[in-house]
Amino acid sequence: PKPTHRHDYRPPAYRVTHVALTFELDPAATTVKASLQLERHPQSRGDEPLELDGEQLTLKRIAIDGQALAGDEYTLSDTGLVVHGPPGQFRLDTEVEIAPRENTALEGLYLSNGMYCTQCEAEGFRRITYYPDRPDVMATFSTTVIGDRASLPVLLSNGNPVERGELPGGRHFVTWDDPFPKPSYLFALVAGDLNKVEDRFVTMSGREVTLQIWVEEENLGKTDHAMASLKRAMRWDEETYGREYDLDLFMIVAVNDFNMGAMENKGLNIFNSAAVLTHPHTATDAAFQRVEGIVAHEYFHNWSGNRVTCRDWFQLSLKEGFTVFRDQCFSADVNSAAVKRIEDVAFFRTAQFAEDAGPTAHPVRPDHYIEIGNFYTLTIYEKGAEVVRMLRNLVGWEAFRRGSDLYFERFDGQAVTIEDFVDCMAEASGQDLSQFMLWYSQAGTPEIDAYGEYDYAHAEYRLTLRQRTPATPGQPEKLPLHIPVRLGLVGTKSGRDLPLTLEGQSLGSDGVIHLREAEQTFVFSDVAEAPVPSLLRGFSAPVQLRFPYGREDLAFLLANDSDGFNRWDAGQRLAMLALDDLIAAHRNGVEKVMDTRVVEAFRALLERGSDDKAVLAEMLTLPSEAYIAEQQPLVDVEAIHAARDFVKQSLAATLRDDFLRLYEENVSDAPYAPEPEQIARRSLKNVALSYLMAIEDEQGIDIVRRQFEADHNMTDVRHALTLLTHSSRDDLAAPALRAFGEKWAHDTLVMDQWFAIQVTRPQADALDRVKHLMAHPAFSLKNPNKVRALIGTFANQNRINFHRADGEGYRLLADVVIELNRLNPEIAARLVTPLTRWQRFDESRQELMKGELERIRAEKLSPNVYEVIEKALA
Ligand code: HT7
Ligand code: ZN
Repeated sequence: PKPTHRHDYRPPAYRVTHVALTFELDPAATTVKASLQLERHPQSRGDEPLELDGEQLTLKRIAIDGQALAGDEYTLSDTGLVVHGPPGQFRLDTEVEIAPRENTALEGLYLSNGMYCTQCEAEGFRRITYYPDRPDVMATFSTTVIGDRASLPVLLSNGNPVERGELPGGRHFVTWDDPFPKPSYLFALVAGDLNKVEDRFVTMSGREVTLQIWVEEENLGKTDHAMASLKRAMRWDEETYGREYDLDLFMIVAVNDFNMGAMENKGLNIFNSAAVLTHPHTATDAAFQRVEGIVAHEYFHNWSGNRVTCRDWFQLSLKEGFTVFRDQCFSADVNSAAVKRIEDVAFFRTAQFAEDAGPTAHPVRPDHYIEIGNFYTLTIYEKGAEVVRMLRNLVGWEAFRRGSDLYFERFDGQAVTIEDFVDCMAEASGQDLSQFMLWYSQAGTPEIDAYGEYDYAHAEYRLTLRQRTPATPGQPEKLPLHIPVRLGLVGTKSGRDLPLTLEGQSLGSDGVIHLREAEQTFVFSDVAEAPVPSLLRGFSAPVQLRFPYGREDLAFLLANDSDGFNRWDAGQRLAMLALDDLIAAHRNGVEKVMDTRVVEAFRALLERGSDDKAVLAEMLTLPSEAYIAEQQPLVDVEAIHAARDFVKQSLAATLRDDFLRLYEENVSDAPYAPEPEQIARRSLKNVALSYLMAIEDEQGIDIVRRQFEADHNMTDVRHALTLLTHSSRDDLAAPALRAFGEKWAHDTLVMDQWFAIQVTRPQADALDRVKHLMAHPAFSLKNPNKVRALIGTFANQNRINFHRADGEGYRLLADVVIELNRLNPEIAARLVTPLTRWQRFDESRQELMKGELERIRAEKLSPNVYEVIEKALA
């Protein structure tokens, strides 16, 4: 397969002004008739052919303005169709046949539980009909769906229904019109035996919009939260960005087989059922919050993505980075803002930093790709969102909002570039953002080494920052970036933020300094007492910042920092220092000794309590094994696991009574509600319970059993079942797992949780369990949620067992990737990620991982898997 390069972009030779589609649905042979109104692009030379993409289609008919084309008037290939010498303006009619039943890749039109649905982003529409399947071709669509009335009573597509009727042979049809020009990747069709839950929303200009969530009958009781989230998101986008919904109807459909979380098709969002369905007894707090965030994300795309879209797929972060930023702000506004930031950053620093340091590292705007499906990454989404966040912080909210208004007004109905977006921000703020653009082109995580000195005599604090971005594949040299560093100087005597004066200018007590050079020294004057610097507050830039903090400094910040995020971060840094020592002790076979300063810092947290219980729960949570690994030069899987367990057990043993009190103080009988106050109490109670179970004393075990049996809500039940399953008490875990599995055998989303709980067990039998569970009737390699729950969870979250020294974990993953490469290349290419990180491990594991990558390489590979494997072995 050949790469596509960003600099090769050319506008299309022909524009499509309108498309009329007719689908006659059949599992083995669906007929798609397409009628395209085409006109030559004004910038086209005039002699260019018409190029249409098309894959896995059987062409039955092709005509221009009603005239069938002769064989020499067009050329057909595996990837498309070229029409030679077409006129300047014409109608092209095609008829093709496709086989949704055979479609296991879940791109294009496929069947999920007997229901037809589509996934067209990024390049799935070309598996439906011949079309210029590129985002810069925007057309109005009119779609007629024909199907069997008894088995497919509901026929949906984008826009508004304009006609429906009966047809011979027990069939019926519905015609949909979408008045907004859109690229093909936003096309959608759904047909099945579905039921709807309906609501309404009155927009800020007083228009009434009908809201529908379509689900299978047994899921009718699981849509309330998604509907409430949708209405909250619609209101938020009006109030925050002045953006109003534009059609009269907004639909969401839940499907079980879906490659990602959800898809923002115009007026007809299609959701992975896991990203929309909730019920207190089947979904955890985390799942409720995830649903709220994804519903909002897809809704926000209606403007950031649909009304204004991407010129080409290199600009993907234009819509994804901006929309993730918007959904993060929404979730922060409707939940605990501090916890949202902590959770997002904890995830980012673990997973995106790893991507940026690995063989598939790429800039937020890549320069080339083989398979665009491989570029729906943490870098495009999450780092892209961090870049937009920096922009918001650099120009300030008012100018950012003016820039956003300008962007939506200027480019409404167009397909544009990242420059267009940043130019609007520069224009609205009057700032020069040229150096800032490097954030879009340079891959890798910038590292900042900071050093500070307090000069008593002159009451000055000198802060030196040195930045460096490591080499990444294809980018050996990097330029200095424009990095906003938000900071405070916390007085060691007062425990307060000191006023910041930089070069005679007051920055308040919480200011932003701009690092632009490779090295810069900032001299703060009138610093009345020796401070501890609180740097990169709120994670003001996606960088790795090092500062030679002593443990006392960190304990001080943990107790005193006015920035909630940095208080949490100080705790994480403090724990990391202790963990580093213990990892070294484990490796050297020396007895492990717990750092009493960490114990005392935790004791102080527990004794002081907090009015923000949600933040306290985060502060009491140790860095994950994956995060610890990310911080090590070479990953020692066993030492990390042992060190973390040791810290947890030591804290639990010393502070047992405090944890018990914390648990008891936060138990509640209130009926379940997914609201912030309740979620915070549950998190805190369950963190305390995890510590109590770390020492497995009788009282802890008893509480866990009671929590499981009380069956109050899935958050508590799942946590209790996880603690039992991960404990040494198989006599308790086995019956609990059995009871849970039997009770929920009918609920596919709960069974996913049942799989995940078991395969994250630290015990040595975890790998055998994975193999055993792969044969369970509820498991299927064809269902991405099942693959993620069982195989993905094992490979990413059970580090000690996946990285077994005998390589059996690697072998299992490679076997599954080889199978999936045939069935679902997109999922296969994602699943292989842990093997691509082989450079981070010891020599023996490196050899084993590379061996499995080579074994995969020897297969006949899809472009998706090929691209990842080639990068990993380069
Ligand atoms: N924009 C959507 C991306 C997406 C997707 C991409 C490739 C393959 C399958 C997919 N399903 C959804 C989702 C989003 O970011 O909102
Ligand atoms: Zn998105």
